[in-house]
Amino acid sequence: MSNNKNALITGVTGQDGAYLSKLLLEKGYSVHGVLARRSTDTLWRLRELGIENEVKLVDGDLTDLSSLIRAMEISKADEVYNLGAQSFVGTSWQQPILTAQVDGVGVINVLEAVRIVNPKAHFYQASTSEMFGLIQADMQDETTPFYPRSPYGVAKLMGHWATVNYRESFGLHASSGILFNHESPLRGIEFVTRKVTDAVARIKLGRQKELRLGNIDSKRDWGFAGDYVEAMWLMTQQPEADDYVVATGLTTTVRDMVEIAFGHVGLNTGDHLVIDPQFFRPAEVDVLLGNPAKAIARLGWKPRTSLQQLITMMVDADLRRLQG
Ligand code: NAP
Ligand code: F7E
Repeated sequence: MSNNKNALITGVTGQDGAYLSKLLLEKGYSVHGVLARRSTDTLWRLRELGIENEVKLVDGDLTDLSSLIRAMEISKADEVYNLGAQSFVGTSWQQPILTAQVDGVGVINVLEAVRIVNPKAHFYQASTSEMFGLIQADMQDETTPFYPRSPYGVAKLMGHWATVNYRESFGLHASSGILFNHESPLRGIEFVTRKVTDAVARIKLGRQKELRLGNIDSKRDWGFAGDYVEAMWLMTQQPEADDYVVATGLTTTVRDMVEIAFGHVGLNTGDHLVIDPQFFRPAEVDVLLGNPAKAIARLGWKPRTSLQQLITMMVDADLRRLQG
């Protein structure tokens, strides 16, 4: 049933865009999504969630302010979720300027569109634990200083501070969610969890022999994307906009995550894993561990999915996909 609220989502075809669309549709929102021009079909995630025909698509791009103004006018958005980004850290060294334009300047474009068309709209910015980079505290929270380690982290920091600045300068209800890594069966294949679960499924089915990875000693605080989009929505519902860390409070090495995936299908990691220097990064974020206490206390949010549940869910989904 309709709740008479309109939402606009950039990055609607991405992992989080798909889960957030589903959540908002279930809550009765009319959902518009900004669709960037591509020569290939990017709607597979919305299709997998069965909402391809329910999300209304508006052509646009984060680097094109006029298209974002049009999207604001067409959607009559009360809530704007800026999830669009060049989100792969590895690529950000190959395309640093594009990453800065989309993930940094692009945020200012969306904030300007909100300010010009409907400054009362509530705004959510998809910020990231990559801003902590070379960590300045063992457990990172909203007070931890930032030290980004990639062009992606640098660009996202611009977007984060632009969000804070528009809140303080123009009184926009603009919140920044500092989300730690979150994964799902809809994760892009280039990210390490999905690369692993897809490979493990292929190896189990005899279609692949090796899994080639880079630095397996790095540690991440991994949660489930389906849980994390709830935190985004909760932030936009608060009387005051603010910044929140969203994380599980647990950290695990890539190596142990890989063990979970192989273990789930009864295979031995050592028989298949190959370390390949091409997947090492020019500068690494060695460890991330978030403290979600503020989100738990103020938003009433909590992570509901363990890493074991998450990785086994992803392996099972990849097995199903490969078996048709
Ligand atoms: P994703 O799957 O890579 O999705 C990115 C989305 O951005 C896609 O819909 C993509 O469209 C769109 N996009 C890229 N360039 C664009 C442009 N120039 N104009 C308009 N749209 C553009 O990312 P995700 O995992 O869902 O993450 C969502 C957001 O959260 C991103 O901003 C990401 O940086 C941030 N974040 C993610 C994580 C995480 O662990 N997943 C953690 C912290 C923050 P196409 O499909 O057409 O390419
Ligand atoms: O790498 C290591 C890699 O690419 C995780 C994005 O959603 O989360 C994500 O960024 C770790 C790194 O995610 C491979 O070096 C080893 O230490 O899955 P990832 P990420 O870089 O943490 C943050 C929060 C975001 O905001 C980003 O948008 O795994 N690793 N071997 C590898 N990583 C990849 N991708 N491929 C490998 O072969």
